[in-house]
Amino acid sequence: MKKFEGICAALLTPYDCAGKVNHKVLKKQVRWLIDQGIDGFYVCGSTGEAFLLSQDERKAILETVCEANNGEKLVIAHVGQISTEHALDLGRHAKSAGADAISSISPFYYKFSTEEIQQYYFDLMNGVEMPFFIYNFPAFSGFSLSPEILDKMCQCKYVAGVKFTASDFFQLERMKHAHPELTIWNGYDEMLLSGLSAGADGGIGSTYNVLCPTIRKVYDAFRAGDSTEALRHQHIANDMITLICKFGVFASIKTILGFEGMDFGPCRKPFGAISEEEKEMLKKGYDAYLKHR
Ligand code: MN9
Repeated sequence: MKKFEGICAALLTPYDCAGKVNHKVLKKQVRWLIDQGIDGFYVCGSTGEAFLLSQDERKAILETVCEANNGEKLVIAHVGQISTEHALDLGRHAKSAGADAISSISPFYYKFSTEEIQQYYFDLMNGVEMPFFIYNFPAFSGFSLSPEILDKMCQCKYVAGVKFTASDFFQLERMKHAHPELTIWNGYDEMLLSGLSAGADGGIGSTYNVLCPTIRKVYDAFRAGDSTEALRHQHIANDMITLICKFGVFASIKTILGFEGMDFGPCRKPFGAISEEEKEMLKKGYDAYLKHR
């Protein structure tokens, strides 16, 4: 059984010039990341433009990732939807497609009550019956998973952990301390070392798509007990992440992957496109990063 820990890339969705999902580029990206030392993949999450994709597109993307991965690394399928029924449909598909775990953001937009959100999670976990990671991302979802709510959720045996995309490391520490058997994934890449220091078991991130070798060093140095070395590499990563955040995270990462010979196309509208000037700045920054890393 694979261990739920390490560095996982939150995969982006590549499109061809007609705007259709480009499965060839997706496969190439998966193999490229495996060669770079990635531990796993988070599929169709925020970074993968989950809510700009159809149900069928999400299923097809997961199938392609599982096929390219060939059972080698972790595959976590994000199956979150506003509707329990749609999430269940994606969850059952993920299980049959061979994912190692599923994960979901809390249902959003309608400001569901905490009870409704908990019920959504219980229905999903008990309906699919496989390891589950609660995706906690209060800045986007409007719902913040507290240590107390996590305690309640842990009544369900399928809770395998939390994808913690927040910067309240006190909360993270409390969750891990109360549930040492759970896997806590740090969600903000620029704060990976902070999350690891508070007890996280690994990280899931968008920028790991282009910064894997550096992030690997942050993680490995921390695990080896060398925080100074880990911080040195976090600084190198953060110089790049600062630039990536300037022009739109996903479009910037796609642009950089273009420099590596993988044409991801733009993000789906209403996401905006990267200008030529921004592209040049990303190229300069990425070249400097490659020399430096
Ligand atoms: O998957 C990502 N979250 C979002 C996690 O994109 C919403 C992060 O990797 C961030 O993109 C990254 C930059 O802020 O930390």
